[in-house]
Amino acid sequence: MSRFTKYIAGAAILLALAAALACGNQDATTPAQPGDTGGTQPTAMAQEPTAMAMEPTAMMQQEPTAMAQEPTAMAMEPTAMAMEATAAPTATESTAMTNQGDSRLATVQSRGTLICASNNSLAGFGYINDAGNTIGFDIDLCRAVAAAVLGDADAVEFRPTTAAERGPTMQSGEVDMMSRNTTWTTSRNAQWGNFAPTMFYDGQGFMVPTNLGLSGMLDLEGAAVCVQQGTTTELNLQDFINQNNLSIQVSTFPDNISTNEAYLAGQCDALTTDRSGLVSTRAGFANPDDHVILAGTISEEPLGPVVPHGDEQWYDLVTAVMAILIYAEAYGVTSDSVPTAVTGNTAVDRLFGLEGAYGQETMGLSDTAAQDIIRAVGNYGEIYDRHLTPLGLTREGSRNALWSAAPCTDCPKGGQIYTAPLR
Ligand SMILES: N[C@@H](CCC(=O)N[C@@H](CS)C(=O)NCC(=O)O)C(=O)O
Repeated sequence: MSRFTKYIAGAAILLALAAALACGNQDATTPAQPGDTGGTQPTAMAQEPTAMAMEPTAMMQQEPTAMAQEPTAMAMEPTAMAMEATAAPTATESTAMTNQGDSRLATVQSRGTLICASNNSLAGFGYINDAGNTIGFDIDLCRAVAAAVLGDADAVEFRPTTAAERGPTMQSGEVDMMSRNTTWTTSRNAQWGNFAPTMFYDGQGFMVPTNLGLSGMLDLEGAAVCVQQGTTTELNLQDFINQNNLSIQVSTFPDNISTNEAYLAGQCDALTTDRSGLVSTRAGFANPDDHVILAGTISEEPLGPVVPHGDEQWYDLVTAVMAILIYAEAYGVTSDSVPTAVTGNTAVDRLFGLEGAYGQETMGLSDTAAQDIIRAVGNYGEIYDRHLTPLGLTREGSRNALWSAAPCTDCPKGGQIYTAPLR
């Protein structure tokens, strides 16, 4: 039983509203609270590019319900360990599976589509828009890989995957990759598939109704907290409780919708997930100001794509696509300034297959794959700005800035978006 005040008014209306909500609202345009970033970094920086970034590029130069009620039957007991454990592979006759002896690349190319496990309910990262298209920051990585290997960013079949379905889905081999707010952990890396470089650095936070007046995470003593099963969130919450000797009522739910509904209906005093997920969710609430994301994080959540185990060429290829997105931004090349003739800048020319190479042949990429990718989806910064900036996930000064986004060359502290040099 929570120590928090119970409210009941408006619960029925809120439930109806909540039914329309996913983890994030499809039309999420409400800015986040000032200072919200996915992974915060205390220093404000990044106005001027460093030497690397300046490398010339020749031509381009929820109605606060605040009511803490007893969890309903939908709430389940914490199942953290059980849900995080991986299930045995379940794929049977999936045509999507790599044929024996074939490389993943050959399978994708003969199929003509890339199969990508995705989220369809997290505004900004992966969701279905009003036109019925799957779009988002994570989604654009799938599109970039499709552009690289099929020459068509639209040749992607998305497989919506809940948190708990991720392990079995990856193990089955039924998808070619997964790009879906997924935290890179050692056990997942060993059991699910190989994680390519992190696309978004995050940490777990808590959202509470503003009128509870909480000033910090430790004020959650005695509270009821809603969390989704099959996530690192669930595991971290338990650690947080244990480490701080807190008495917290944990209620777990199978997906975003039920988790958010329970929070909005006042079954919990707090909702916990990755901070970016909280920002996205809050932006979709009818009255975002009625909810506040508490300061601080309780974990590290490096979110990135996963590829099935067992095909190093495919892993190297997806990793290279990430590098292309990131270095295109570092070199200042955008979707409308992709070079098609030698520029004289060796780094840019190598990236775009105009002179030199970075291993394309070994990876099975065409020399000019980067041209197709950047033209189709833009560079990392363009993807970020298209999907995450409108949510209020400020990039500047955050961990998700480019490594080179430092205020001066003598103080090289940019963000953490950094990857293998293309050479
Ligand atoms: N980053 C964490 C949490 C990821 C996660 O799945 N978050 C939830 C809440 S925002 C979600 O996306 N749920 C969608 C679903 O399962 O349908 C993890 O990898 O375990």
